[in-house]
Amino acid sequence: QIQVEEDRIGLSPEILRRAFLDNLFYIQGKPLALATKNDFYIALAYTVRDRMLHCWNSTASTYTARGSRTVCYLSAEFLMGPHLGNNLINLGIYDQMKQAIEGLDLDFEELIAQEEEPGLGNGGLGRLAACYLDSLATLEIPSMGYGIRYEFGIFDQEIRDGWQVEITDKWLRYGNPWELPRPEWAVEIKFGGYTEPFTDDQGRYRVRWIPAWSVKGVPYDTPILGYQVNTANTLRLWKAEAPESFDFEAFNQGNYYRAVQEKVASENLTKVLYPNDEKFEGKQLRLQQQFFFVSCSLQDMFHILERQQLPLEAFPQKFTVQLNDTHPAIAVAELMRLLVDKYLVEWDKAWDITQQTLAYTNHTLLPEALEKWALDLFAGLLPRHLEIIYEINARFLDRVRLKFVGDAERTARMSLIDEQGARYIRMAHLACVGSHAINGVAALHSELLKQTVLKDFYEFFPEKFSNKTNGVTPRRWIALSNPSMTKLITSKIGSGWIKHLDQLRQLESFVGDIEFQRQWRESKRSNKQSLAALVKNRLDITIDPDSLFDVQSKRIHEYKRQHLNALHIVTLYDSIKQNPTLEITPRTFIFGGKAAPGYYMAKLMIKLITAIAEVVNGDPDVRDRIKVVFIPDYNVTNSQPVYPAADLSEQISTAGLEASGTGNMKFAMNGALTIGTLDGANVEIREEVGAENFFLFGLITEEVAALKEQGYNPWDYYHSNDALKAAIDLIASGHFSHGDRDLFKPLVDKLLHHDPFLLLADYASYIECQTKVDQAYRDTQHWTRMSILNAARMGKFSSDRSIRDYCKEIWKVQPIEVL
Ligand code: 26R
Repeated sequence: QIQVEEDRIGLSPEILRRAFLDNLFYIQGKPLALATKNDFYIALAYTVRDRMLHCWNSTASTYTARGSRTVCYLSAEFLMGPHLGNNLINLGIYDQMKQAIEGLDLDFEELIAQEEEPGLGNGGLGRLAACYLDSLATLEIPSMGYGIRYEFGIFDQEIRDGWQVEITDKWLRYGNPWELPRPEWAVEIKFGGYTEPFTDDQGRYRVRWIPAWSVKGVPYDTPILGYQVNTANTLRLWKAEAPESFDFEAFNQGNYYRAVQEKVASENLTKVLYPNDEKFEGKQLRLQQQFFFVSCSLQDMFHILERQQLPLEAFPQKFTVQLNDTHPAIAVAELMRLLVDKYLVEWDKAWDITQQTLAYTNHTLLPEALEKWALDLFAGLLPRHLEIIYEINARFLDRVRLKFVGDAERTARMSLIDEQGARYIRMAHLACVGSHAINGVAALHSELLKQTVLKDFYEFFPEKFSNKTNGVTPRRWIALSNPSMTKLITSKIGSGWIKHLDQLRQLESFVGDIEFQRQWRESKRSNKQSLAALVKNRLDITIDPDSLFDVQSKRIHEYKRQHLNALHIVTLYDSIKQNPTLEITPRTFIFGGKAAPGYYMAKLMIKLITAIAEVVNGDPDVRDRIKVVFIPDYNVTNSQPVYPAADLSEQISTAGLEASGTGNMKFAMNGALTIGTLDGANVEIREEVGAENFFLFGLITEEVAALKEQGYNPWDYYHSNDALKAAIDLIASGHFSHGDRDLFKPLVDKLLHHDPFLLLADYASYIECQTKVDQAYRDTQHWTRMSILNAARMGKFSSDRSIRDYCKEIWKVQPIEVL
C-alpha cells in the first residue's frame, strides 16, 4: 500500500526511476529493451502527471470548500507549448528527473524533445492565454481556461525552394498524456432552425427556439500546475461529437448512412484551428466554433452553480469571465439567452448579471481584424441570438440617444449592427456593451483604443476602460528555456526572482563587476553556440557564435515589417559589394515565423528573405560578415532556444499598429537589446530599461497619422535616398531571384506606390540606428552592461504582474492557498 503511494508521489531520483519503469511497463506495455523514444516520453509524462494529480484534486476540493470566485478565461486559442519541461520546472524536480533518466542511460533532453506541442493558437493572443494560465496557478487564483480542442492546431511550416509550405499538424497522433476526457460532463449545443413566441402556463410571454441540429461538446481537462505551489487549475477544452439522440428519425427510416455522415459532420466543428491572424474572414464554421465553445463553457458554469446549490443571482459572484478578444463575444447573447429563455430570469436582471460577469480585452487595432458577421449567415445559425442582440441594441441605442440628443450619426456608428450597405453584426460593439470592463494590452494601445476604434464607447462609458499591459511567464521564458542564465542569476541573488521578477533589479549592483560581466557573456555565448548547433543540424548552415545575433521572430505580416529588416540586409550586402574591405560588425540575421496560408504578400516576404539568404550565404565576399537564416516552423518548442541566443531583438512595426508584442519582452528578459519603434509595449520596455539601453528609431504614432493625412508618397523617399534606391533596385533587378524580375514585383510595386506601413519613410532612421548598433556591439563591455541592465529591469513584464492587475482591478479575486 505505502509502496504504491510512494511510487506515484515520491520525488527522489530513485523513486522517479522506478516509477518511470513501472509506467513504461504498465501504460505502454513495454520493457526497457523494447521501448521506442515515444514510449519513453509517454512513460516520463505519466510519471510527471502522477505527481500533479494530488494537487489537482486538493485544488478542486479547496475551491469547493471555500466557495471561491473563479476566473474563467475564454479564449479560442491556447498556445500552451510542450507541457513536460514546464511541469518539471513547476514541480521543482527537473534535476532529479534528469538524474533518474540518465541513470538508465537515456538521453533526457531527447525524451523531452519527443513531445508534440499543442499548437492550439496562432501567435501572440494564444500564447498570452498560456502565460496567463501559468501565472494564475502560480498566484493561487481559482481559475479555469476554456477553449477548443482542435484536432489540428496551427499548421507545421516547411520551406521548399524558399517558399512556405503548410503541413497539417497531427499533434494527437501518438496520444496526449496530459488530458483527461470527461464525457460525463458533456453538454448539448444547438444550431439553426427558427424561433416562435408563446405564452407559458404562467401567462408569461416567452420565445421558443426550435433548432435544426445539434452537437455534443465533450470536455477534455488538462491540469495547469503553478510554480512551487500546490495549486493545479484546469484548462478545459471542448471537442465536438455527434449528438446523443438527435438523429433518431434517420435511424427509424433506416437511413443509417446519413446518420453516420452527420456524425462525421459534427466532428468537423472542432477539426481545425483557423490559421489567419489579423485578417477577418466571415467563415460559417468559424462562427460555429466560437458559439460552440462559448455555449459549452457557459453551460458548464451553470452546472457548477447547480452542483454547489447556488442561486442564479450568485452567477457574477461565482464567476468572472474574461473574453480574449471578440472571438468569444457571442457570450453576451448566449448568457442572456440562457438566463432569460432557460432559467426564466427577467431581462433587466439578466442584463445586470451578464454585464457584471463579462469583461473584454482588445488585442488589435487593425481594421481588417475586427470581427463582423454577415447578418444572414448569423441569422441562419443563431436566430434566437440575433433577436437578443436586436433587443440589446434597441435598449442601448435608446440610452445613446438620451445622452447625445440629436446625434444620429453617433447612434449609427455605435449600433451593434453595421447598416451601411450589407448588414453585419459588430462583435467588438457587442463585447463593449455587454461587459463591465474593457482593456487594451499596453499603455499606448489602450490610449489609441480610446482615441480611435472605441472612441464613441469611451465617451459613453469612460469608467469601463483601463490598460493591462501584457506580460510573459518567467518560468517558461527564462527558467526553462535559459538554464545557463538562470543558474548565473540564481548564484548571485538566489532564486526568488522566478516568482518575483522585480528582484532581478538586484543584478544592477553587479553590472560593473568584471567577473560577473564575463560570466554573463559566457552564458550568452553558450546559448548562441547551442542555437548555432541546432541551425547546423537542421539547415546545414554554419553560423558564427561570435557574430551579432540579430533576430526577428513572430508571425509574418506587412505591419510587422520583416521586409524593412530585409532592406537593411540588402543595404549591407550592397555596401560590402561596393567596398569589399568595409569594416562592419559580423552579424547573423535570424528570422522565424509563419504566414497565414492565404496571405500572398506575407508568403512573398518569406521568399524574399530566403532568396536574400541564398545569395548572401553563397557569396564568399560577404558571407564571413553577414549570414541570413530563416528558421522553419517557428513554434513554442522551436522558439525556446532562440530568445536566449539573441543579441538584438527586432521590434520594428509601424508605430501604432502592434497592440503590445510579447516576444519583445522574452528577448529583453534574456539579455537582448531591442531595436524598435515607439509601438505597443516597446514604449514601456524602453521606459523601464532606460532610453540609453534601447535602440529607438522611426516615426511615432502621431507622425504616422500626420504623414498619411498630408498624403504620403513613398516615391519621394525612393528618389532622395541613394542607398534605399539601390536596395530596392537590386531586389527588382532579379539579383536575388536568378534574374527573374517578376518574382518580387508585387512587393516592390506595393512599396513604391502605396507602402501603407511606411517602410520607406522609416528606412533612413532604421539604417542610421542599425549603424549605432554595429558600433555599440564593438564595445563589448558596454554592450554587456546594457544587456545585464535590460534583463535586470524587466520585472514589470512578468505575467504575474499582469495577472495581479487583472485580479485587483477587473476580476476582484483573491488567492486561495491549497494545502
Ligand atoms: C478575427 C481573426 C482572423 C483574428 C484576428 C486577430 C484572429 C487572430 C488574431 C490575432 C490577434 C488578436 C493577436 O494575436 N493579437 C496580438 O495579441 C498579442 C497579445 O495581446 C499582442 O501582444 C500583439 O501585439 C497582437 O498582435
